[in-house]
Amino acid sequence: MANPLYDELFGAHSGKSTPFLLLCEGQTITHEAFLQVAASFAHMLTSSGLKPGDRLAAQVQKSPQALALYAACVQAGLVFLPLNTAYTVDELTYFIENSGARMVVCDSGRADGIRPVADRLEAQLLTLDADGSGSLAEGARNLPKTFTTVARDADDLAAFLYTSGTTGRSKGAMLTQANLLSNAKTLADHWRFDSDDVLINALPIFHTHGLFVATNVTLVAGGAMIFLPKFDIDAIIDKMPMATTMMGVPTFYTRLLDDERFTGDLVKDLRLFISGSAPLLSETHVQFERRTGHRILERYGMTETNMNTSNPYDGERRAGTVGFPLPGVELKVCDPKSGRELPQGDVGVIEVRGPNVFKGYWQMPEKTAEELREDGFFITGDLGRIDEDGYVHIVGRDKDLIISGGYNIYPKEIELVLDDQPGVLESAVIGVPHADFGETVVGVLVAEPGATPDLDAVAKAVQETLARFKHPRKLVVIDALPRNTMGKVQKNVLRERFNDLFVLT
Ligand code: MCA
Ligand code: AMP
Repeated sequence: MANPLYDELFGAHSGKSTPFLLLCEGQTITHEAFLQVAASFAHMLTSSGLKPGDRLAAQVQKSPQALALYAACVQAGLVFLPLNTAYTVDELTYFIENSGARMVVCDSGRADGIRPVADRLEAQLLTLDADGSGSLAEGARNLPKTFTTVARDADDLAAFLYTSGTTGRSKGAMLTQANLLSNAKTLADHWRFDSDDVLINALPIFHTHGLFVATNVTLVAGGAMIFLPKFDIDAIIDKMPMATTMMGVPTFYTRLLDDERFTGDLVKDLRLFISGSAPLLSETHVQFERRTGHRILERYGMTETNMNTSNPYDGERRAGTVGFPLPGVELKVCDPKSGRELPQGDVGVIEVRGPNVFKGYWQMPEKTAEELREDGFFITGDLGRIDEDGYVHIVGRDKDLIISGGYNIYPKEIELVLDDQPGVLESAVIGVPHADFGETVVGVLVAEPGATPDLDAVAKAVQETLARFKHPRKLVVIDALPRNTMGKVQKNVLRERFNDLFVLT
């Protein structure tokens, strides 16, 4: 029986002793060895009572076993819900509750904190540590190494990825088998991936970029990944000569350029560097070409849509643009108010439609209706224009979003915590330029009349509630927030005022 995503990504490699994961320490995991671990995990999950369509939330360190958990979920027809390892228990609680996850898999070091939540929400708890040990692997050890793949339709859900919103409430983006598979095939074809490719994957695998782009593309092509637990400049430089391609967020490329060991000679055997998740500065593009002779290929996507556009493989990779809509993806630039398509060259909100576009937000029909039109076009909230040659330029955002080192941060979520603190009347959270992360978070506070907020206590409250990457790197107190005549906070005025806080750090 068919399970298109499993069959094409994983099943196609059954029995092959070809290399799949090349680990930091020099060990190689073949496709078959990987599939055997995944199959034993699938047995463990189904024998724990999980049924097709059930959600499994995973907050685990990046490891071959963590990737096998993803494969196991696809094979058993479960909906995989990967979560950022930086999320606090507060944040996790929301995701587990909102998704109705029947099982949580976490690091054993976090199990004590998560168990009460899992118990309350009647989710089972298993552990999986960075070295692959834990109750999941333990339970799976003696289970069969083959598993009868559960049949799924192309339209069945394969994964949930939570994405925050302008209201501060995260929404579970429902991604189908067809969403993930169509995009992986299109990208592998567009970027010419094949079984000889060796991709450096130093990205986290709990987001679209590291999992559904880097990993799925490699799987579709039957290639291998140099699978690094995180971005570690020494490891990347060490492994570079073995690679043919690399994917990363702009911070990866600026960090590489800051290192003298990163030379044209080091990368002479690579064929392709791809960047996305945040804007790549034209300056980085130019410096990279000067240093290595390679033009970085920039592409543009979202959690809800996977990848939408890409610069060409053969044609001109134009700095400061995200290229053309991918084959099968329609893209238009519309008036934010009327939704009408604008003439070529005008700036408006980017809307996209195609097999890559998600099914909607889990149990949020109103939010879905606000962003996903009945005719299938998804309103991205990104502001862009299409130039005379058809290249798409992203010029800003119609949504209040900060992107720091490739991680998306919705200011509202932080403002809700800041507003709650003693002595704080109101707050505005903004993103300001940062040399390493592209943008970083600044919290602007207004004190209650006569009060002086204790900034250390405010910072501590944020630490207890939100993941580290969302923490304001600076808290400042001002007399009043600038507002327009409608009473809306003018964040652009604040951004201008605090623009230089971090540029040189
Ligand atoms: C780590 N920290 C961060 C970030 N990462 N703070 C803000 N923004 C971040 N991105 C914290 C650390 O916890 C640490 O805290 C301090 O900042 C400095 O850490 P450092 O060692 O410099 O960071 P790192 O561990 O080297 O990580 C930086 C990183 C990483 C390599 C850029 O953030 C990363 O891998 N980013 C990629 C994210 C990604 O995959 N995004 C794709 C999303 P302390 O002060 O405690 O030491 S998918 C997507 O966007 C769409 C769909 C798309 O188009 O792809
Ligand atoms: P998310 O879905 O939350 O991971 O982030 C998607 C957002 O990242 C998009 O809506 C864009 O704002 C931004 N993004 C992704 N790729 C690019 C890119 N190449 N250039 C500019 N912004 C990007």
